[in-house]
Amino acid sequence: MAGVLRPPPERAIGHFRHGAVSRDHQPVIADVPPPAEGASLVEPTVTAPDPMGPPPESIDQVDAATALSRRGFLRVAGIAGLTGVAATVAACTAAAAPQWSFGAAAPSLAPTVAPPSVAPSAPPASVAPSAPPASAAPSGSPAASLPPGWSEHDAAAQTVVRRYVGNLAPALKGIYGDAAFEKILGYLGPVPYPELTLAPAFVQVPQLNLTDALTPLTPETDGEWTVFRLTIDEIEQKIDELKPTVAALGFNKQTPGPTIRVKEGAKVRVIFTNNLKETTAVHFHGVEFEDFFMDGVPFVTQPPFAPGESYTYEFTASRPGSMMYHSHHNATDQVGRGLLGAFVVDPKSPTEVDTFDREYIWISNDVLGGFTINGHGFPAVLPVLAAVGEKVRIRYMNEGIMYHPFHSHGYRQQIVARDGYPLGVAAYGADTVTVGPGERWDVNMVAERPGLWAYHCHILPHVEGADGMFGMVNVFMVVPKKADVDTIVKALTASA
Ligand SMILES: [Cu+2]
Repeated sequence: MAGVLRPPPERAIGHFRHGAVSRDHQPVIADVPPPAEGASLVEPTVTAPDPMGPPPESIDQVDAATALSRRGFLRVAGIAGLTGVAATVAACTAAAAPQWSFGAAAPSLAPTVAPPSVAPSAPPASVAPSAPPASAAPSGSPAASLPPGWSEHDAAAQTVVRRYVGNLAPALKGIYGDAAFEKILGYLGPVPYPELTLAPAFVQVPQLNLTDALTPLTPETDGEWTVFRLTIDEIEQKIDELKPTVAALGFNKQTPGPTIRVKEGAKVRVIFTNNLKETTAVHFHGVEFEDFFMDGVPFVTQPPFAPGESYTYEFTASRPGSMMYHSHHNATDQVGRGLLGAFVVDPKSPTEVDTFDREYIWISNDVLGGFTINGHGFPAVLPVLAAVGEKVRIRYMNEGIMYHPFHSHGYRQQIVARDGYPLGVAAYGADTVTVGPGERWDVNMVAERPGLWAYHCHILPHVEGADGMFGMVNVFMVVPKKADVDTIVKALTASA
């Protein structure tokens, strides 16, 4: 019998604890209702035609001031590169952006978005058209007309971020304020564009790991033993919402597998059932085994176990820290295809560094489906979300075959443990933390300044290509108040 996900713990570690993925691994927060047909996202001005109705030329005219502002901002911020989503909310000049309404179009966002208001008039139509037609074709399609100086790369790069923000965009108005929202619209717009009606890319795919990090497998108890049961399965993994699924392997039909979490000193029994068509074995990476026959290495410590067979590992979680579990047989292929997961041992006596408000597990892989964080590539990577004043723990775990220097724009990462071993007084700050294959690095970040801060591997081919950002890109989404986190989570899980 497979283990089940238990209800979320009381402590607010991380987010998307509630039903981001259904038990059968279907995303259940992806069906936030799109705007009703013809619903207005832009409040028309007295001088502009209905932006939902007119031909693209008119939309361009309506939003010319916004677009001009965007170009100015692009020059300042270099948005064609990786800084696009890192722009702080106070980074550029104000623009006269269209006002938004949402109403029935996005009811889940209603609590955070101000009521429609009349926008300042757009500038006269003599301003040159400056942005791709918003409603003529999906964003990213070769545009008939690009803004001056733009290439198709620019339009595609913009589209990726539009997919990331999706219909969450209106909520940003209530969270970051009108002025910041107008700036954001200045470079995402002109509105409307197709992605405004869609859930963010990261909620259109199952988000298993971060959910499970917060709701780890529920163990059974057998006397002094804490018992977990997992299956090993062939699965189909969706790297992002647009790509076809790829053949993968998973524990309990997911990759990364469910987080296995125990307290330091626990006696752990894990029973794996092999549903593959090939043999396998599982290694708990980082555990200091007393009995080396529990180490999970075929022909060194055990035979591989065959299709249909189960195999049991027993050990004491003798030290705390961030660890992993993964196949250790035909591992280049099996781990590469996703047979991996997080194993976290919480300390018996937490120190100050082990006390935090939110927690994220960040497992990188670079074999299955390209460059991924928790089984997905940008824009389908779940953001790291926190409110100002909160302390966030990131547990990096590299299950891939390459090094990845994860760079946090605007933020210090306090490195508190390597491979689960606490650094103590040797803890130090960095804004780029390189995580090698097999390594785990625990960092804490204190959310001090609100903003949308890019947070990504800095080996650039792992994060950006001809079509804009992809792969190992994340966003540290710092919102002013804890209630804003709840608002976002509520919006994204409205139908859960
Ligand atoms: Cu990388």
